[in-house]
Amino acid sequence: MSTIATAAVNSPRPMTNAQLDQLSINCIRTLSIDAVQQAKSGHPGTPMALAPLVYTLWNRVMRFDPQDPIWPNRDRFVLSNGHASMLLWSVLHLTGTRAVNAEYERLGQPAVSLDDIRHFRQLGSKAPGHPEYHWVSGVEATTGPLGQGVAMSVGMAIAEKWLASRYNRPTFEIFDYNIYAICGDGCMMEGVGSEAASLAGHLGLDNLCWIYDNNHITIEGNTRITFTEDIAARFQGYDWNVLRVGDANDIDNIEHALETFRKTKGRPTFIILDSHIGYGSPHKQDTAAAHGEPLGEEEVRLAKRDYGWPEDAKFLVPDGVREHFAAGVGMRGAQARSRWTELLTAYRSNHPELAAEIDLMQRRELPAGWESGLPVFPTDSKGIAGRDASGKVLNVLAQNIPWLLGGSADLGTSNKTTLTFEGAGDLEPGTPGGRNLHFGIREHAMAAVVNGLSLSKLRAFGATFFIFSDYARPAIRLSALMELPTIFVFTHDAMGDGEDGPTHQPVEQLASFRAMPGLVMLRPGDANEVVEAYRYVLKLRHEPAALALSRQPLPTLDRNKYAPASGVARGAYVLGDAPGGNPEVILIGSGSEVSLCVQAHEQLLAEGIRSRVVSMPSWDIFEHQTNEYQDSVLPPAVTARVAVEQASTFGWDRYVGRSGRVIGMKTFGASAPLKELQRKFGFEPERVTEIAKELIGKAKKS
Ligand SMILES: Cc1ncc(C[n+]2csc(CCOP(=O)(O)OP(=O)(O)O)c2C)c(N)n1
Ligand SMILES: [Mg+2]
Repeated sequence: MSTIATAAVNSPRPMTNAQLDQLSINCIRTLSIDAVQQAKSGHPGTPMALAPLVYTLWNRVMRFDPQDPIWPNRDRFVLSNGHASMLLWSVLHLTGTRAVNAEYERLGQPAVSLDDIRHFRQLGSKAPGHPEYHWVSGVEATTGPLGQGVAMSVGMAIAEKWLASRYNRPTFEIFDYNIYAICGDGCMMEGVGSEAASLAGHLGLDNLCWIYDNNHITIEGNTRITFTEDIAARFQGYDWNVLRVGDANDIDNIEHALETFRKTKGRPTFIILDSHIGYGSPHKQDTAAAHGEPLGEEEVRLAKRDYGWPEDAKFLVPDGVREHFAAGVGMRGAQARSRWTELLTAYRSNHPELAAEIDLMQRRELPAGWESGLPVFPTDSKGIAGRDASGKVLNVLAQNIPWLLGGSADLGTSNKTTLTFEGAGDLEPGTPGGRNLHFGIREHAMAAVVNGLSLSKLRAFGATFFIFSDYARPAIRLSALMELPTIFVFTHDAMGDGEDGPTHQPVEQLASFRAMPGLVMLRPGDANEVVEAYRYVLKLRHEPAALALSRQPLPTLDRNKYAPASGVARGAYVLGDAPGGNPEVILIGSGSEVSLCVQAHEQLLAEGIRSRVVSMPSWDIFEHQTNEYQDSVLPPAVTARVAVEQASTFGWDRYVGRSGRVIGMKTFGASAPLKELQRKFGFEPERVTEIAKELIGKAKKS
């Protein structure tokens, strides 16, 4: 093999296809080695081992047009072992994949230039440490936290099935793409990978292929110290089609396995690929040392010698390699895309309404009339639970927006997220076009699947109790990092599930989501705020949102007396004020504590105290308002401020200041009826008025 490659690099003679294959594979390897060496950090071993796989997949199998990396019917490639990112940078570079921007416009420049690769892992380079969606074109998903990529690939596969079910028509196969994910031991050990695999097997996603890099190595050494299960049996148990390729350098066998995948119906495919991490490095192959550090100058030379590569060449792309990719994936992708574009043109005249939906969806836009029929809830002192209002709103929105879909992690009846209108249907193996997903008790995979659906341009939501957001957090964080407009519906937002006790009562979740960059956290205060929260969230195109909704009924405020709920769109707004303004105390609440603050406010007004009540459903939105607006809601001169929230007090000092007070949680909750908990933890109007008066007194003295 080495001699062929040597001949190929040095030979002026026309090369055979086999020589070009090997040259291309070794080019991926050496670019990876050089980039890691130059950066003095990174992961060379897995790219060295998996170059033949990635080469085969891209150049022989995948339908991907480097000229248009967002063509909707392209095959998807997810590098779940994201530390091997040099595989992706190499192949995006060698295929000449073009860049696109956040508005989905195609730019002239390459997605990843050779210069980017030279600056691997450096600030501004399009070859960062791990694959980053939205930063590098051609990256289908941000990966690096192990297990996330494979879990998202399940969402992508569900999305493809859904799209095919809704949009394909006789003679119009608009969507028929496949999803390939590469993963290592880490992805197989992480729970989220198992959750997702179980769901994929249940759904029989035969458009999904995972290729497992079975190298027996993780950071601490050989997997015999931690990971000795029978993984083939495990995936057979999940009802996947399990294949094995015993030699990661055998590209014909790899191609054959991928062909078997494409012929397999009714089940996802799992290919176990036996490989040697650090392949070709005489001292590091098959050792953990090849995983996450540069090989070292001398070892780089030795590995290049083994590949028959010029030992002194750095970042070498020999003549013929780019052309070989152009003749493979380039040609195949261009032809497939042009056939598809023609098909879509014909589809446009035969099915104009469906085509228009595809166009809107691809740009993350909403159909005309998407807001029509949204409820207006009448004043009602008994009111309605946040979750019930949410259920009504979701059902209206889902009827207006055909590609809005989602579900719950087995709590649909409690979360009230079930879509009940005629034709909504369940997404199950035989009915891939259903709008109700059943994630099972798999919160982590649910959030990752929601990401995968969103990466496929569907508008997706996932739901569970707010407390169990902790089980989904790593995937929600990726939503924010990827700038995806996903929606997380969290009910049972505070102590409303009283008797369930502290295991079910969120305390620190609000503060922690407020700390997550990019995520819009909302906790609406009554049913009309729920409507406005959704109205705001649906318009987001590049940010995820999380809704914290009450389990118990909340009074529906009289909007003739109090300010309209449209104030939600500004994050916080003055709900009620002292006559003529000029308040001496400000009460701030969110969610169930808004009506509590309103009660306290009324009492204070009755006592002649100039009180203002502010509803603050979203810090994140409020932070984006002008200083003038923020000061108009919270005038700096008014230092007597009380914030009330059934959650950790952490962070509220930014709004109440040093002279203010927060009525919140400093401990976990307890198991008791809600009323008793409200008394125990001080969420009662009398306590609010008492503290308000105390603060006014202090403010007057100072
Ligand atoms: C959730 C998570 N935990 C830990 C890490 C740190 N980490 C990066 S790679 C790695 C070892 C991965 O082993 P494997 O998947 O077998 O990859 P290989 O070394 O074989 O390429 C670990 C623990 C991570 N990236 N994500
Ligand atoms: Mg491994």
